[in-house]
Amino acid sequence: MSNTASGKNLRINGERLWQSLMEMAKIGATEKGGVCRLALTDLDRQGRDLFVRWCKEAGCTVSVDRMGNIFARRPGRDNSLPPIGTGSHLDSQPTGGKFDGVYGVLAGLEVIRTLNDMNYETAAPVEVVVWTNEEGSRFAPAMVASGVFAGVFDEEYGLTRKDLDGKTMGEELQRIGYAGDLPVGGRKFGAFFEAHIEQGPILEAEQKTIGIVQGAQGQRWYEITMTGQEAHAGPTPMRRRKDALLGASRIVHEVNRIGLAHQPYACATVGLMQVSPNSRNTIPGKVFFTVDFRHPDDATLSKMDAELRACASRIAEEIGLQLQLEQIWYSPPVAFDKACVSAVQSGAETLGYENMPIISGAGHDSCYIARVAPTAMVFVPCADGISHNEVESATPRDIAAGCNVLLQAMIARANA
Ligand code: HGY
Ligand code: MN
Ligand code: MN
Ligand code: MN
Repeated sequence: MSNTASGKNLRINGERLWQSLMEMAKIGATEKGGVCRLALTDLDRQGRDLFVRWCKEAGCTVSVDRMGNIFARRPGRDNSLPPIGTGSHLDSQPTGGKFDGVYGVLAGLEVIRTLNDMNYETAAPVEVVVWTNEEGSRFAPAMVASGVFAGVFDEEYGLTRKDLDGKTMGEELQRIGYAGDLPVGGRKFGAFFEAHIEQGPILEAEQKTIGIVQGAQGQRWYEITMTGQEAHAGPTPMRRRKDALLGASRIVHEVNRIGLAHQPYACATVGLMQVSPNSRNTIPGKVFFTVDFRHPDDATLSKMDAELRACASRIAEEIGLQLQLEQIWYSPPVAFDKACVSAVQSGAETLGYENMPIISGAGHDSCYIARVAPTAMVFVPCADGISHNEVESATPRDIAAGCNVLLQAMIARANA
């Protein structure tokens, strides 16, 4: 196959990419126009099956590793070269949108479809990857399968992550038929690129089409259990109560205060809370809740950690509650590979797209893949910067633009 078109003139088919996104969005579609495709549910399986079918139709060979990561491979001229990889995730939040993760997966497929259309042969092979359980919503922590691939977690840890019903990832991978036989990791990528919506308001506010992602902020995730004493809401005097929900709500307030104290970048969220016995006329005896801290500077993230621990113990003591506070995940700030970042930058410049450097507020599989391969990301705007919400949306123009930049960056590295 001789390359008739020069890589620089290749353009993706925006209409086909948009249609694929809308087709995939039908799987787990919610009333308000979003998706709910939690990791390793039957809906996740359906999305995976559709993606695998499309990849096989595009002539790819598909393999699956023991964490359920899917690799769709298009051969190059020299298949002994490490592949140029791209991809993201298909699992979503409970009230997720049509683009988070899926865009990166289907933009990768569109790159392959375009190379096929143009009969274009890259020197190195190209691979599109679906990483399992990026969201960390059903199984914590986030990015666990790309983390196992990158050697951050061992396979045993990954496969034994449990959801709130006690089901493990290993069991669910078996159940949906994606417990692959490929060992996890140990495979080289020549470079890895991920296209993603920004999930924040900056690109839209600055009227830029492309975000040249320099890196991502660090994260610390905690699980906190406060234990007091169930008692009757009527006869129990206020001063004799060991009200676990009072303790938890004071910590929620403190989490917000810590976030505000480290502006302009800190983010601090309590997203999940379970109250027991959750009865309107019984004083809560036990509350389980989560904390999500983020900051681009590691030292500040450690300060936020210390402040959380100090206030939680003080509050528990004041109310007479037992406190269990466990940090379940720490993902340090990441800087992406300079050569890959500049490949994204020159892609955007060549194509004449308005662009700007940006740090990712969200975590992504690329944050872990960056440990084992030269990695960078391409961001496009999303409406009002809203994501992890069913109203999440992007324009066909920006979606196509990001995929064109992805194509240029990948070709540059595939032929390097
Ligand atoms: O939490 C995150 O940043 C990602 O969406 N998993
Ligand atoms: Mn995502
Ligand atoms: Mn997400
Ligand atoms: Mn993410």
